Amino acid sequence: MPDLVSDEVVEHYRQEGFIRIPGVLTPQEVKSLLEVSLLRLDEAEKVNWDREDGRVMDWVPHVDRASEELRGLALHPRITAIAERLAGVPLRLFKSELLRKGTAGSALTPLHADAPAIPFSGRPVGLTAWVALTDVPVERGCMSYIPGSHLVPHEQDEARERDPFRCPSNLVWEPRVTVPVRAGDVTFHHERVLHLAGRNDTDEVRVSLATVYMDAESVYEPSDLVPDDLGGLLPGQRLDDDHVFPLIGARG
Ligand SMILES: O=C(O)CCC(=O)C(=O)O
Repeated sequence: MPDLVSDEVVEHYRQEGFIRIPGVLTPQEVKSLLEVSLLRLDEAEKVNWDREDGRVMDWVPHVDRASEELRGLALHPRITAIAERLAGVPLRLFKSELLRKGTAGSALTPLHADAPAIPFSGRPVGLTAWVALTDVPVERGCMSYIPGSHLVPHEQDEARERDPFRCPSNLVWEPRVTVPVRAGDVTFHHERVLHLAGRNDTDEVRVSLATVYMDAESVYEPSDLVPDDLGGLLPGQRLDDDHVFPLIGARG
């Protein structure tokens, strides 16, 4: 497969911790995957994330295990090739979630980093491919990032001990970059970069697939924040189940 991203793009991602790659999916791919996704969101069991001010979003967990089409998207050759190029090491798929941010009245996705929810130790290269299946202008709840926040220590304090997803106090006042996306664009963000998403103030839902990939050599490190034992993995065990945690490069 030809190189899909330039050295400059890779360097930008490594410095900033996020990047938007426009037009990764064709309009035909977007159309058919959105149809499949809307059906799944109607029919599948979902997790709701509610806060005092409204619903942040709901999602279908591990959707790649139940839908052939969405597994195909989580392992899409263009997306996985870009993910491995950005990470610079072989990767495995950890999980893929079909996200929906509802229409007007939804709540914002608070500022956080993903690393506490990734119960594996390995090289710190884990990343998420966030595939927009609808246009996501600022008003529909696109993501914002704190550039470079994956490269600085995240200050630990009592508040973060209670809530590991809380933004570290040394980063709260750092500037944020807001990244609207078109359907078919993919944003990639590093597991340690701080990010948030706005409310959806429009009358159309925001639909996206968020797939997390991690270092292929990672080993399981149980975390209270991930109650699932991930199919009986033992602490320190390598993720060598190629069906549950497939090597993504193998398809490229
Ligand atoms: O879609 C959102 O609002 C947030 C997604 C997110 O935090 C993630 O994919 O890591």
